[in-house]
Amino acid sequence: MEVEVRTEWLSELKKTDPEMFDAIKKELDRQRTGLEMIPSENFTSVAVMQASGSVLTNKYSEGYPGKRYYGGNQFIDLVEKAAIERAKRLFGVVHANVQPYSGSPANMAVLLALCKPGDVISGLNLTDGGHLTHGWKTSETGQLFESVPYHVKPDGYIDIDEVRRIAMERKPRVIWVGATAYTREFPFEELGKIADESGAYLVADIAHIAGLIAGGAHKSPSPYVHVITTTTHKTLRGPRGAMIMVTEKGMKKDPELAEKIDKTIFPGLQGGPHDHTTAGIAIALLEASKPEFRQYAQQIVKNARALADELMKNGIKLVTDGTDNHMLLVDLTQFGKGKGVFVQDALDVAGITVNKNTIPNDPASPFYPSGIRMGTPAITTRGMKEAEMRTIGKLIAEVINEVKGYELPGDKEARQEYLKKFKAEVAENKKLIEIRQKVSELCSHFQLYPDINP
Ligand code: DSN
Repeated sequence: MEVEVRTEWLSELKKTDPEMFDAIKKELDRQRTGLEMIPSENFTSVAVMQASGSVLTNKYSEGYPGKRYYGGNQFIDLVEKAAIERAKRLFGVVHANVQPYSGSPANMAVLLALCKPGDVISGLNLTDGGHLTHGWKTSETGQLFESVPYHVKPDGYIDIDEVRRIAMERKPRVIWVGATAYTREFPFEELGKIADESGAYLVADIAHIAGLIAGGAHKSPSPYVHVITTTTHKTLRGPRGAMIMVTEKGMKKDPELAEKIDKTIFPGLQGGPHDHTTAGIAIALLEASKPEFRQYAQQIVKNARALADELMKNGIKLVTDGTDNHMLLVDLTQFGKGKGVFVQDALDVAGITVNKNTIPNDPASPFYPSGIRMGTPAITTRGMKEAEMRTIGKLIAEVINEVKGYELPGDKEARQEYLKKFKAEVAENKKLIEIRQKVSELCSHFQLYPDINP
């Protein structure tokens, strides 16, 4: 990855606000010296960061290219038009809106554009790996609309028969396909047929796998679905933002679909777009169209598979016994229920950042789930390959074995005390500190932003 020296920018920050400078410097050190394995995170290029930190942050530009409310938008129009055209080309769609502030408002905008309050919607259940905004009860999407979720089967794969049953009996206006914790290829084609039979709109939320699709490492949903939403900062490796895209199939179903979505984003839900983010998205889309990105996307999946194999070899169980994408979902129930919190914290001490997660049919609660979610996008950006995955897999298995004996008390007050004691113990745990040193050593061979020297 090519990088530029940015000491000037950082020295200005240091002078103006030493407190912020210090926090940013510490975060940079954390990212450099540890293994970032939250599957929804990544490291953008310096070019993306430069655009995100540029003068474009100074501008207001409500409206769309050529149709702005304020003056002075001739260059912003260039930026937004480029982002739109690049998104259309990369994902094979006929319309793209690049203004959503992030994934959750993008998903809400789609629902508001397609449904009336009270309409039935259906998405993968949250605790089966689905996303909050696909109709979970604590999200507005589950309160404004009648949510009838579908699930995964005991083997962890999406229950397509259940989707069909819900589609034919409950006639959802929107069916979501996409997830936040699902490790297998999405059945876009099968769900496309079901949506056609039942009359539903099929919306693919590809937030996690957008970069894999762009790089040819996952099937594209565009021939099968009507609408696609995505964040831009996960496998796509852009700045934090989102896009809504309409496919040819979507425009055939409703020729006004693109217009309805644009109007729902602005003026329906949002104000001025974040033009500095739009420029960062345009750059990420350009980067994702290059041959090197195809290699990157394939490597993410190869790395995830190598990591999965190593973990399983070391006795760690995975939901669906493997992965087709960038993500692994570790099932810790062989050691008891609600173990995710202990493993997440212990891995943190060891310098490996993951997140606790529910697993399908979790015997514990979403607050104290029985799984761990991890992924390879960020460590692949650093240049790590299968050999490093085998090392990391062994280290993760060692950490899990080190803390598998901790048991979460049933009583809520006792639980807090126990967790406090646990945290103090793992912070001093010799084995974890030793692993931390191995992790730092490994990271030192895969430099991150080497020319940024605060
Ligand atoms: N928070 C994102 C993730 O980690 O998957 C989804 O919103």
